[in-house]
Amino acid sequence: MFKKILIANRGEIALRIIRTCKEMGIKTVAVYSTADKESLHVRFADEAVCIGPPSSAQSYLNIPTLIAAAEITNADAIHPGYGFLSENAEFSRICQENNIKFIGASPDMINKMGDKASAKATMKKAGVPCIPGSEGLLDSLQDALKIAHKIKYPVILKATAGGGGRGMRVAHNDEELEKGWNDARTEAKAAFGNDGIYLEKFVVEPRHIEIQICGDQYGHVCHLSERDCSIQRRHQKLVEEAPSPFMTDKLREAMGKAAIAGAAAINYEGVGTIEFLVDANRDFYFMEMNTRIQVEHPVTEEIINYDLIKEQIKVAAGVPISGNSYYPKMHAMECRINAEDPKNGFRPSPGKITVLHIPGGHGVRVDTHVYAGYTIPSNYDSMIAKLITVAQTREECIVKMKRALSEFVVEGVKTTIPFHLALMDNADFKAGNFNTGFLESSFDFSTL
Ligand code: MV4
Repeated sequence: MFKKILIANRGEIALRIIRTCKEMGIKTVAVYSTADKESLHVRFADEAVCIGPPSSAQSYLNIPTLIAAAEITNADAIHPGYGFLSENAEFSRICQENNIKFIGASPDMINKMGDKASAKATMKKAGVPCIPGSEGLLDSLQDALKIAHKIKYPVILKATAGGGGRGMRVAHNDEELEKGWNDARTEAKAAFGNDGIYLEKFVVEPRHIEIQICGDQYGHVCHLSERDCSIQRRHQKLVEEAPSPFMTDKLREAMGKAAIAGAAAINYEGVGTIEFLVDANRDFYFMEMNTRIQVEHPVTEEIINYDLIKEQIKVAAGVPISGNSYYPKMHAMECRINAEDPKNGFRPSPGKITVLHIPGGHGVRVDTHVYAGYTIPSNYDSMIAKLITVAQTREECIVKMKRALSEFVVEGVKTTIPFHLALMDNADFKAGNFNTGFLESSFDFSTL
């Protein structure tokens, strides 16, 4: 087992990783930018190294500095958390070259899954259901038109380097496809320096349901059931839950089997997530694979009573996994508490938290790095806490969430708490009647 892990991240996830390391008897090294000097991850780690000024590029994304910090502290592994360098193939490779175990995917795996068209081809070959469309990248507008006529409109153009919705265009006819082709390429080139585009049939009002998987170094892969992440706004997830209210035993078995087949085909090692679009007929299609621990991992932990970070560290150290699949025993839900103003287009609201009360009690978990008097820097993402509730049923889980949200007091900055309170009272949400278009098309933000 590792003796000392450097956590190349900040905020709640840095703290989350430190907590598991402590329980495993592993020493921890925190790294921090000057903006995070007063952060809890710095205080809770055994050692801490300042890695630069506030800007992410000069601190949490600075590879040479992170490697130097690991060397001077004698860390034998680096945990990248989510975001930042967690899916950076170069960082994974440089860790490897410096004999530091990167607790994440190999450079090869990150490259394979980071390019969406290549990820799709790989999954298709492994027998995972994929959305009909182009075989790999399009080479011209004519190519796109020909395929669109064959599979019928509506279609969607996607940037192969994309993710998060950038470089994506929907087309309902030839004219829109021509415009979309030009716009998607320009946007992809500017955003990723890569204008490779592929085409798919557009799935109307899909749900976003993802399967958590875990693979060891000996070719064993298990799945840990699903999370429903359909409650999103502008490709930012706001609420995640497990199990999905749309799930059936039959669908879970099929999706779990597909996810395991996909991960096993690439000899996947570590924790990962296979994202699927699920249509109204419960047909499901591979969308993307994430090769990192995700923000929403706690809902899975809570429904099967399993420490995903511990498992991630264990498989990275070469411990074999046991078991094949896990059946949800509970219902869990996570609300992302962001320092944003939901009444004003979710505009970021950094600043000092003057008053803070964190909810607790039975079935309530709060993963956070903030405290009263903490100043939220404007340099990083605005998530300040994850409020997770767990109960026997979805109904009880929502009741508990409302209770916990009503106890949550954050003064000094605006937060997404009023949005979550309104959502928990929304009839369609309560009925499990939602898809990825729900917030943008059916939810009334004006009543917040
Ligand atoms: C789609 C789709 C419909 N049909 N692909 C959005 C981000 C990227 N990961 C893929 N996305 C989508 N791909 C086809 N063929 C709809 C979306 C989509 C979406 C997916 C998941 C969660 C939220 C979303 C919001 C808008 C569009």
